Amino acid sequence: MKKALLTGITGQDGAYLAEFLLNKGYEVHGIKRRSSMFNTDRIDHLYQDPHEKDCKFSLHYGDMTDSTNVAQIIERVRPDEIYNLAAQSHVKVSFETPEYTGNVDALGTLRILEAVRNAGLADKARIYQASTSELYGKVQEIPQNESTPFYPRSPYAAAKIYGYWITVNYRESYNMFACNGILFNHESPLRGETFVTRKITRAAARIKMGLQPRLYLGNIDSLRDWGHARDYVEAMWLILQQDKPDDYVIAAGEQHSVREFVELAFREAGIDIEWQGEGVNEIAVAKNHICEERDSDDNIVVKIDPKYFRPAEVETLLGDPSKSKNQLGWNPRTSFKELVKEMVEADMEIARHDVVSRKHGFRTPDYNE
Ligand code: NDP
Ligand code: GDR
Repeated sequence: MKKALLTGITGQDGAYLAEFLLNKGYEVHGIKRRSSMFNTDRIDHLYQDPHEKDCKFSLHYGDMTDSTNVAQIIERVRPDEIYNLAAQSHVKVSFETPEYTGNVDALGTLRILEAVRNAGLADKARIYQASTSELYGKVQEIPQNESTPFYPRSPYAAAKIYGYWITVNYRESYNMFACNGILFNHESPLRGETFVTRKITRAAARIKMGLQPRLYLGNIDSLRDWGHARDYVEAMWLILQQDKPDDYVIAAGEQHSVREFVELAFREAGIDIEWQGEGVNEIAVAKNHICEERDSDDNIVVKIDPKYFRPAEVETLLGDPSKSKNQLGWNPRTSFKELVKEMVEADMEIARHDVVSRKHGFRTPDYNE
């Protein structure tokens, strides 16, 4: 039985990947951070009692900023495969916490590689590094493939570029099976609530259910190549099953704007919108009746708030997944429309529960970030 160690197991990708690997018969180990509350919502359904003899799922307390801790876990678990998913992964937040982002996303990767080497696992453990389309930043060619030059546009991307190159460097220097997956944006109902897709689907559902008046967004003209996280974790695994270590672009190969995502998500929630005005004054108004709780004169459902603009923006991303299709045999299964539909349906379900909770006097959070 193979053993996998996942950093970032409590995140979106960690949850999908852990489930995928358990289904493949792996023993799965994950690193989770200590938090003052339970932070394992996304993986609670995978929990197994460690007191049971055949437990195949274990969590270890840890933090990517603590070299000793990372080294000890790797020494103890001695994994066959390591998926380094842990990161301060929010691009906008990285402008506010650049040093911390560098520590986790750049040096954290180095800590993993060094721990593997020092544990004498350099020729045994295979390592997946979660690289990103943000490396392309101010894009130098369209679409982007494995040889497109990088031009990072945020502290996050600058940190991830170190993670990318140190992974390549350890592969070339120490003959380690260390690979980069250059993944384009991938989303799901498990996506963090402050990334734009989930922020939109959550808001569309809550507006429809009368829980929130409107949604505030930043740059709605940026273009992204969006896929489903469930499909993308399979690619991570495939990358580590190849004969030789290499780097791969994983993308849908299709581009949509944030604006389009908004239109589709609101329609899916039962609200047809129309854009009016321009620039920071642009708004989306509902063309149909939204819900009983709402004043019929109040039909503005989306406004622009410049606080969500980034100091430097990545305007356009479009991946060319030819290499991963040809060499890994990987193909995304979920279309853009199916992705939006699944996310809205999941958020409608949560919103329905919130309505019931409110009726019984419980206050559900109003965060509209
Ligand atoms: P999430 O933000 O959902 O998850 C990040 C994970 O990292 C969480 O488990 C988080 O723990 C953990 N983490 C953060 N800081 C630390 C730390 N200091 N020590 C230990 N763990 C930490 O990200 P995703 O699942 O979406 O992404 C996974 C990886 O892939 C990330 O590295 C991301 O940068 C990268 N990526 C993501 C893409 C996407 O579109 N989703 C595209 C390309 C790359 P906690 O739950 O406690 O916060
Ligand atoms: P991104 O994802 O920066 O591409 O990074 P995000 O969903 O945060 O932004 C996508 C685009 O939407 C625009 N935008 C907004 N974004 C957020 N979060 N909130 C808003 O209100 C808003 N309004 C407009 C952004 O400006 C941007 O252009 C994600 C992360 O998962 C990274 O970790 C990963 O590496 C990349 O995807 C690939």
